[in-house]
Amino acid sequence: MRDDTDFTRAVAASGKTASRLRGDYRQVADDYSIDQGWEHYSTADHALWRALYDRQAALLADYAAPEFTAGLARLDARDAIPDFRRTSDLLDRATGWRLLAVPGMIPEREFFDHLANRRFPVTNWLRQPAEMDYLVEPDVFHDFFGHVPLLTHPVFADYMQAYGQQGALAIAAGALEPLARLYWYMVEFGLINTSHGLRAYGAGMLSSHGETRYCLDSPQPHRVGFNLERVMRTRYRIDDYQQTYFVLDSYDQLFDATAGDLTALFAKVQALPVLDPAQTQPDDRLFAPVRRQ
Ligand code: HBI
Ligand code: FE
Repeated sequence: MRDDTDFTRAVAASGKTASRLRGDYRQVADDYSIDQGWEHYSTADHALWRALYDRQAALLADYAAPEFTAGLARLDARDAIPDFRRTSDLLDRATGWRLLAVPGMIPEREFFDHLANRRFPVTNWLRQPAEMDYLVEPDVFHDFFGHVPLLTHPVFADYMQAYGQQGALAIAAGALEPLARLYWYMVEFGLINTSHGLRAYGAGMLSSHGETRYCLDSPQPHRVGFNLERVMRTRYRIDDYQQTYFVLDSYDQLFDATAGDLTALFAKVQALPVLDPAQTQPDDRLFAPVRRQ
């Protein structure tokens, strides 16, 4: 029997109280996995999935990193909420990753352990139609449409496993916050510089109709060249568009920067003041918004 502190940590990770988490955690296995229950999705669920999918797919040509768009095309996931077992077989052949159905946010320890073993946790429930534009907890559309396409990309797939391995070290070093910021800014809300200019690759923006456009078009947020220490020191918010986005030159840059032992960097970052995402810093490399005619 797992001790409950892990569960309360899971709900803390989601920023919500235990009583209001949407998923059904009663049937979870010790690793927090559940059966996806694909046969229980209604025709209305599949119709909402297609509406969400088509709305985002229409933006990809102008806003998404090409590796994301290519990865999504390989998943053949437009017509219905995907069966994770079928997608897992496809992903396994591509990069050795498999999907695991979960009821929602799970404790960091289990989450990192899944990533370290190339298992990506995907929430099994879909939002309601009224939540088409905003929902608080990640649902299957955010987790699948946002995160799974780049798991077909070899370098990003390697990065995600390495991130999971760093997780166990971070927990041991009491450095969860810096690592959570790295995930937030570089997995959920990352931009990448391409020959066509800045493009979005983060799951949090590419699964959001509003933020996909905002992150590239709006003059409001700062767009700062990736720097690992800078990212690990910068606070983020979970209930509004980001005030700062970080820009990669390549996925290799992210993988190389986070390979190896980060213990010393964790200690250095935690001894320094947290940075406000509303402000830029003197040695930031800044990018202008992508003006669209
Ligand atoms: N659980 N299912 C799920 N999905 C996440 O993205 C997730 C999580 N638990 C913790 C978590 N993310 C963050 O704290 C990461 O930074 C570890
Ligand atoms: Fe996510």
